[in-house]
Amino acid sequence: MELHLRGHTCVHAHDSHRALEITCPLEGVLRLRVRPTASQSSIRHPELPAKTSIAVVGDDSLPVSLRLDGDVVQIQGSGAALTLARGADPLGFSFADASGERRIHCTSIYGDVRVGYPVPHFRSSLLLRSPDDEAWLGFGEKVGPVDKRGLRFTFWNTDVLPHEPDTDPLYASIPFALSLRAGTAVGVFVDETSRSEVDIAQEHAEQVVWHVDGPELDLYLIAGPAPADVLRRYTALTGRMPLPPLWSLGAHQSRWGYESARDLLDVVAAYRQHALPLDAVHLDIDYMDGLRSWTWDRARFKDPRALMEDLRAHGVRAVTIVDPALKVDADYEVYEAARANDLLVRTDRGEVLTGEVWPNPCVFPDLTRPEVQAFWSQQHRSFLELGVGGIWNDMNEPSCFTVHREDKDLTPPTVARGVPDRIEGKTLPYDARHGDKRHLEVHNAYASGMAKASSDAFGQWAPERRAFVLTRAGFAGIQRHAAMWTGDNSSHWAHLELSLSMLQGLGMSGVPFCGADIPGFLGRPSGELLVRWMQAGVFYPLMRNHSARGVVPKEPWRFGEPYLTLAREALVRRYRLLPMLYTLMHEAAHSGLPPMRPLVLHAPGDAEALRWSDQFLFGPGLLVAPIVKPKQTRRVVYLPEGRWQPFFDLEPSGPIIEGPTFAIAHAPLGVTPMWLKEGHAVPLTGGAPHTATAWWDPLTWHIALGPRVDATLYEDDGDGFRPGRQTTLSGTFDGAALRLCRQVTGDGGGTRTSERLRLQGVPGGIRQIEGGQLVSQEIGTATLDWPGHAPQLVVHLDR
Ligand code: MIG
Repeated sequence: MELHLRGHTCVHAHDSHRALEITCPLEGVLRLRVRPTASQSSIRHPELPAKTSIAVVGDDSLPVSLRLDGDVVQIQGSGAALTLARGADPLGFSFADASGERRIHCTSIYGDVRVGYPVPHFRSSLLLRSPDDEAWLGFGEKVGPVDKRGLRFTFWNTDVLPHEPDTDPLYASIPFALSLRAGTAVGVFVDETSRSEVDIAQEHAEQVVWHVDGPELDLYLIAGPAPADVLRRYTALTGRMPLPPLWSLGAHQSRWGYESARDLLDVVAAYRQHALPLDAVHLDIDYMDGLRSWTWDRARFKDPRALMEDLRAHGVRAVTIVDPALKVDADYEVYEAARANDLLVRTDRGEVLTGEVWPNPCVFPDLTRPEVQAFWSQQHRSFLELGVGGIWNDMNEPSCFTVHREDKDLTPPTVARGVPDRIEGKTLPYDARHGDKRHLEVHNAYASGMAKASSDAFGQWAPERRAFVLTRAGFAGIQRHAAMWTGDNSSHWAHLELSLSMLQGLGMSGVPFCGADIPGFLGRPSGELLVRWMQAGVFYPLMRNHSARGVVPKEPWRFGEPYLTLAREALVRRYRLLPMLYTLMHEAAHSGLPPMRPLVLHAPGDAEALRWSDQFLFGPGLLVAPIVKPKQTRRVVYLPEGRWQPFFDLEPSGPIIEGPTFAIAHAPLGVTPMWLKEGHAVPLTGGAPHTATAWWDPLTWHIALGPRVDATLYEDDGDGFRPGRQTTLSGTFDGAALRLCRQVTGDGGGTRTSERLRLQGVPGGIRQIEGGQLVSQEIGTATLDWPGHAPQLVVHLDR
């Protein structure tokens, strides 16, 4: 196979049975599209067909160059290079970042095709060499620890109820992984919505094998060297989360089984009566008229607009659930319009596919097609105009309990040989038709199409507001359209623990805005589990209490004392932390780095840090190690390199500890172990019943003193699109004096007359302060007021 340069931006080759194309979409990223197998009918391999990716934004426009060097072909892109062995069959390659030192070796790419009806069955495979000391992070919403080496996953969006801590696959598929070795990272993204599987050195000790059930491998290789660089590039490629409205970072309360407007108002009243902060309530399928999406049951929800207004009067927004499956009913407008305009998924034989979800029979809008997405966007209009705050997309794997056929019903999963009638998980058959595509190819894209329709709808019908869309399923790039929750977990301690690694995994896969149902959707939690779950959930970017129909009520006041008081403390802590969370979300929107971070993100060379999945960093400097086991009041925590100020419950709580080391945290119920790394700061505000704006007042900076101090704060209206303001603190501390500068860019919003500083790690008494006043001093800490107009502050200590 001879490689040619086409124009300046593409290396291309094809022969009788293979085709490939290499392009450079971004600095540090090379894209390799390979068809390793011809279809059985062609003599020469066809050109690679044009492709529209649901995941990737932008195009492949950077120059590439080609050099032949004996038997070796060198392809150089911007900040990355690929080496191939000329004429090798099967094809292999070696990818190198700009330093030339960090590589990914692919031993082979090979394909296989089996004759089949109605479509031939393709399988395209990628085999990577993976030395023992290579860790693998990411893979989206997956179980297991943060380092996925030794596991095996399937990418096939699946509704599983109930699921266990080792169930795979679950609802979302993000075929992106980050390899970490000797402190440097490289990313691999397989942009295929077809079913795929990856074996991460489980079957073969030194191999990662990725199989895609499709004719092509569309591969992106992403340079580091730091894990954060890979994430930044991956999210430049697949797009970043837009900054969500501030209210969506407050507390959410949900339950399948709030059956009337009255129920919802009672929930809000109980929150207020118990002095629990709340920003959103969710309306589950109970509000619909006979389970018809986009309708209201007017007997139980008489006046939705009035309900929205009543909720708003208490500072609360409503989030309404929407299911894609449409009830078959000639009097139901949405169904009729979708049917009349040919917007529905069809069977292999060409009839409209019908099945059973909540409504029965029901049909499926083909949300993989742009015209169907546009139709679906339109449906949001009346909801958004009523004042609905957010849209919750459920059952969008798509989930389907039974597929109807003339002769018989198919209850998934049905495993038949080959493609016809085969159904994997509770969904549609492999051979169902989506325009000219088959379900097998587009299954994993369905939810992203639906979420795109929802986020587009905000731009169309509520352009002055930021979108809030919550989705269960999704594919790579879903972060552009929606936040994600991890589906139907249970009130088990194991699910609390699992949520920490799952959410870190989502964060490492480009999805910063995510959460798990607190305190578990199914089952019966104890008051202790509720409290421990809420303490961890304070740091979930999405903090939602939710429960299933028919299980015990799980709102925080249902558990009596002392749990109610401790639950309130957790919620108040969440609201105090909003300046920090909001700033981290703003950072995520610009760099792709998630608020909830695995330790290795900031200690990439630390192999021990990889092993502690039940602790995480919130931003760069705050380490959180929640209690995730029943009756435990102590736990081991690993502190990576650096000096760590114990900061339990956001208060200085003991002498500084020097890492890397292990510590035992003493945490009776009510206490959350945390440590603040020297040089970092936590901006806090006061508690509030609900959010208003993100111009924070009061504002307190908790600073762990270190030779350098750096901190930022982002503020704005909290919704809408007026630009905000960034405050940067930077300073030095040499043991004798702290010198801090405050730099503000952008303006607007409130002006604070003063900010408070709480300094931690103060070695002696304070002699003099320039630019601020001392409020109080205790051993090791000092509290100061810093007038809002003073750009500089100097604190002199006694020596
Ligand atoms: O099969 O709408 O994951 O959050 O409460 C259950 C009812 C359907 C599944 C969602 C869950 C929601 C429930 N839904």
